[in-house]
Amino acid sequence: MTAHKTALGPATAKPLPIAQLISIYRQMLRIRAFEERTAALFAEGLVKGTAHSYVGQEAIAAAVCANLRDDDYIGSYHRGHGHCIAKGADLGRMMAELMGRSEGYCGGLGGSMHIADITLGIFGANGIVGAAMPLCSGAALAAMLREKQQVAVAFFGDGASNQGVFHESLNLAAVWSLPLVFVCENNQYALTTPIARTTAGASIAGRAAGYDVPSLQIDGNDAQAVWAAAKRAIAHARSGKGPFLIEAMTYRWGQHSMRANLVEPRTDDELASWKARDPIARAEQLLIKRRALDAQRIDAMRAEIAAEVEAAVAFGKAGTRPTLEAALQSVYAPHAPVAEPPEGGRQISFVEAINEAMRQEMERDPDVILIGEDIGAAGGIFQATRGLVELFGQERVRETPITEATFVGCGVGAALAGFRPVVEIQIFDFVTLAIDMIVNQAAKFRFMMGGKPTVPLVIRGPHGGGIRMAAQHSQSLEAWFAHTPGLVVIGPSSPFDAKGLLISAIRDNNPVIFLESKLLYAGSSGPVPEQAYAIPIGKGIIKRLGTDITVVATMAMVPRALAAAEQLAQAGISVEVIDPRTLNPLDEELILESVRKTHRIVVAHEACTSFGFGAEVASMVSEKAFDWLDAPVTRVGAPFMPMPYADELERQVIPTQQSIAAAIRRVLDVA
Ligand SMILES: Cc1ncc(C[n+]2csc(CCOP(=O)(O)OP(=O)(O)O)c2C)c(N)n1
Ligand SMILES: [Mg+2]
Repeated sequence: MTAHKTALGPATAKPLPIAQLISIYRQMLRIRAFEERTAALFAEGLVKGTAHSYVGQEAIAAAVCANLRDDDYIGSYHRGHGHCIAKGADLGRMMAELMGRSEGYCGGLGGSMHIADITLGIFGANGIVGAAMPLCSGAALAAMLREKQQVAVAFFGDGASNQGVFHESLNLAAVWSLPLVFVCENNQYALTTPIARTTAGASIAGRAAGYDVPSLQIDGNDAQAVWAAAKRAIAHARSGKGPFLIEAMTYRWGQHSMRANLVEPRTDDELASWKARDPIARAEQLLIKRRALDAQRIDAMRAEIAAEVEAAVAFGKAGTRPTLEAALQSVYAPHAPVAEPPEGGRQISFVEAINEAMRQEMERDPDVILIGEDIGAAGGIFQATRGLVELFGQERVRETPITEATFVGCGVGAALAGFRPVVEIQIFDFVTLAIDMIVNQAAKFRFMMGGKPTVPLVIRGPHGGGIRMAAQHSQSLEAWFAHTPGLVVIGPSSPFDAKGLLISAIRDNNPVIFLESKLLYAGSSGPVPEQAYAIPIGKGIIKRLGTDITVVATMAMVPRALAAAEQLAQAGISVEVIDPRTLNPLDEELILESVRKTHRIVVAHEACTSFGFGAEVASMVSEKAFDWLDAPVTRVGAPFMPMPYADELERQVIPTQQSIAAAIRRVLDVA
């Protein structure tokens, strides 16, 4: 049998000091009063959607957070009110949020499942089961790099312990020795499904042994036991010894959510037996027994808390309703204006330009860190990070296990905690594994939290086809991301643009998807200034002036469109080539201005034609410049099929100089 550090059973530590037990008891009362009032407001229709009551589980949030410093981080889940309250959130702003008011924590844009306050270290409740764990790995990474002995605590349910990110995050936290405490609130049900039907193994705590992470299974309804276990786990993490897992056994008293629209699988007897182990009553009895509190003081405390909750409700009711304008303003952080980029420079390759951008930004800003697979000594499989670990060390150039969801989530968490991570996706097709962290987390955080936090994160990597890697290593996915509010999508077409745009992406306060066309990796070099420079986000460029027709081309299609324009010039056809450079936000005016001059437009991209970026440009031009058009907007792209492997087939699928030239001729109606 392999020895491991896991200890199942009650925590052994010094007894909880009485003053601390009183404060935990008071915190539990506040949480319960808040939740009971919320349930009433939900029934009244003042709280909408859904909310998940924490009643029955109060000891966990109250006693864990009693061990935390103000500058520690917590991540929570859908049943998150208790965690926010215990970490110091203001009840009035919480109530205002539940009522969808501008004065709420998220300006009324998030609601119950997204209450957060980064300034209090609260990374928010979360609507996606298990998400707190990768996000908190990023907070813990930030804590570790800052060396201020901060810790992060990820709260999650038993159901979440079956998610891949639970295992990925435990592994990552273990190999990186992150100051991260996992607190599983095992209330024995996930929605309506009892744990026995979903969860293998004798315990969730026992799973930590596989990662050589110490763990404890404790009575989560015993404030003293929770406090002692948390104290031990947090001290362990704070002292640099790495992660710790606590499994706190508990029970929720209410239905899964306040909507109460599910069949209740639990028996009355089972509920009654857990109500008999009420964490508040147990703490109260203990305090009375130790003569720390009496009935009079308890009544006074309860009255005080009731008044605080009523004041919070009044604050919420008096709040204002958010406007659509305010909501729209909350999607993106403003892009900083940039100076005019210099011209000229040495001839370097596309991938060298990307490497130089990262190196110069890492030299300029110590908060820039790199995260990804094989990005260290190997330099990434396309050499984009070559030499950077030698310059900046493994602390800042962080090689990851193959866990896209978790290392992208780690990047999101570190960005929320103030770093500027650049995350490499080894081949962009692998974003599918991380799509929750990109779309539901990175893209939504600023908005869900009322337009306040920034998520300065770059997700970059090789994209598209051209090197015979077949259908799972060759996709052009820009339309997925461009369709997601909150993401910036950039696709450079030259070494000059790659460097300037990546520098802008790293400096930007939004999550940026930075697509590096594999066809451009292979060979293309161009002039790139040695000094750092930025190219504005949302500004396209006219790559070639022309008068007969506009071609909007993206990424690897730009050089092909330019070659087609050159070829057609010999036949007396004058083609204007526009590279939007940023796909979202799109420089609409540059395109419209060109169309008003040429009256014809072709859009060329590597991705499948249907439902793609070209459709967006075509529709935008038809809506905004219809009167100027002399021919239908035409798209050139791949046929609607996955990328084939065979050489000849791949070459037939990706648009070429010839197919772009042919489309231009068709639109101009010249043979
Ligand atoms: C990824 C994901 N899958 C499913 C859901 C729907 N859902 C919300 S809560 C929940 C049960 C979660 O159970 P557990 O983690 O034990 O937390 P509990 O509700 O018991 O506190 C489910 C299935 C979701 N929000 N996210
Ligand atoms: Mg559960």
